[in-house]
Amino acid sequence: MVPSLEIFAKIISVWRFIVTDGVTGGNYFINRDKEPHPIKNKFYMQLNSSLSQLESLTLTNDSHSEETDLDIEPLVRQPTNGSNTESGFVGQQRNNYLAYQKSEELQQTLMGRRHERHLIVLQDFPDPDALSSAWTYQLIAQQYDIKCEIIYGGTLSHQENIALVKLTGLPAQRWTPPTLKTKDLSLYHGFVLIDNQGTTSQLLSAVVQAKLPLVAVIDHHSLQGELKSEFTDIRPSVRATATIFTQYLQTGLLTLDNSVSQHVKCATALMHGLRSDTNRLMQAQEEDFMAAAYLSRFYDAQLLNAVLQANRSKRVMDVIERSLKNRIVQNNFSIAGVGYLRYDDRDAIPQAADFLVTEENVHTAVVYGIVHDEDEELEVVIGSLRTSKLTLDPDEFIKEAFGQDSSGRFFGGGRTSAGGFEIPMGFLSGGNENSAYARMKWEVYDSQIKQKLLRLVNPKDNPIQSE
Ligand SMILES: [Mn+2]
Repeated sequence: MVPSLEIFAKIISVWRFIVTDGVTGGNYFINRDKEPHPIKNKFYMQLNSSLSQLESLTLTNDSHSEETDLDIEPLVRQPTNGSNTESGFVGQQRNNYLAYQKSEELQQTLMGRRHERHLIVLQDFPDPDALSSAWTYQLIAQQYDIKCEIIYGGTLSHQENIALVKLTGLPAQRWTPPTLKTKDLSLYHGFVLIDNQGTTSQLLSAVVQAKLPLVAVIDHHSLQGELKSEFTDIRPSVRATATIFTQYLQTGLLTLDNSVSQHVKCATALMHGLRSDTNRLMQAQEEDFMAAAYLSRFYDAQLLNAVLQANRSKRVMDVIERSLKNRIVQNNFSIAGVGYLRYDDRDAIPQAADFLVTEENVHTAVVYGIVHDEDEELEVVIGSLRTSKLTLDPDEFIKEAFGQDSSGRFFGGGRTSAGGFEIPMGFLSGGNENSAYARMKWEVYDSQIKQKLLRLVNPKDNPIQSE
């Protein structure tokens, strides 16, 4: 490297630090009310263009020192989504800026971990947003000769998720506890969390025990606690992790090519993820629409349609029926316990909640049941919340309602308009051959959950309230 360039890089990095801090107040652009200062904007736009030349130089230098086999393109500095007309660019600017910054950081992280093997750990019941984002990460990382395996501990339950994985060939693997025992985790150099922060994955304890370092966390759920990660991009203001990943694509972390079938399928998966986390784009914001617009160049509409056409199983329909029968509506909250259900039908719970929230005068629905895993003789209470009330924060609501376990871990959390909880039944698991016992157990859990929810729904009805 030319010495003068090195000095220049130092000056730029100090300069960038000052500018970044000034513009964002250390909080990036999560605070949507604050517009970045126009003069400073102009400032970092100029900065960006000089940086782009600089960094493509440093990248090239770095890569030919030991790498000649990796074909990594420098990041682009202008939006590639057709929005780079004057007004489109200004509107998107703060998001673009953050996306560029995060893409650069991620690229640095991946550069430093070339030729490694990583695990991408998803939530136990991964949704399209998680699956598509993980796949995108895998394709991005591949350019750095990093082999990623996408794993989840639970099951693919929703009919659309099963269809998505089958129809696109999405490379996700189910690692049940017996599978985990056959795996040598020392073969991996690190792990990545996508669309979750480890709180919804039973695989987390295994990777932590194996002392694998956390390489990256990319998520849009509210911050679930302190995480030590090499790269962190947690943006609770973004509606879908797929939007964050599409922004990475737009900045050039991976150049999609319409003639590569895997790229088309991955773009289709991202479009599905983005749509499903934004209630078919109805809750999408500008950046989600921009991401969808970009994906529209690559995705296969027919394939997406095939995924969406997947039908519900009879058992899922039965759970929805039970939720309708059992629901109680109070203060615009619809609450329904659905009793016992099989592990593979677990996704019937959020689907029932999706349906209950469509009732007139209902703004929030909570559906829960006892999910039974035959293989493991394990039972867990699983619940889903859906809300159309803008002022209700599902994350706060669930944490407030159910609190934490003895180790301080919350039983659930959420994101915009949706939340979930899982309460392990431990010692009380099983024994359901005795139907009277099974019924009694359900009644206890049902009453306890209702009590906890109704305390928040009707604050004055709470007999134990201290005020
Ligand atoms: Mn998501």
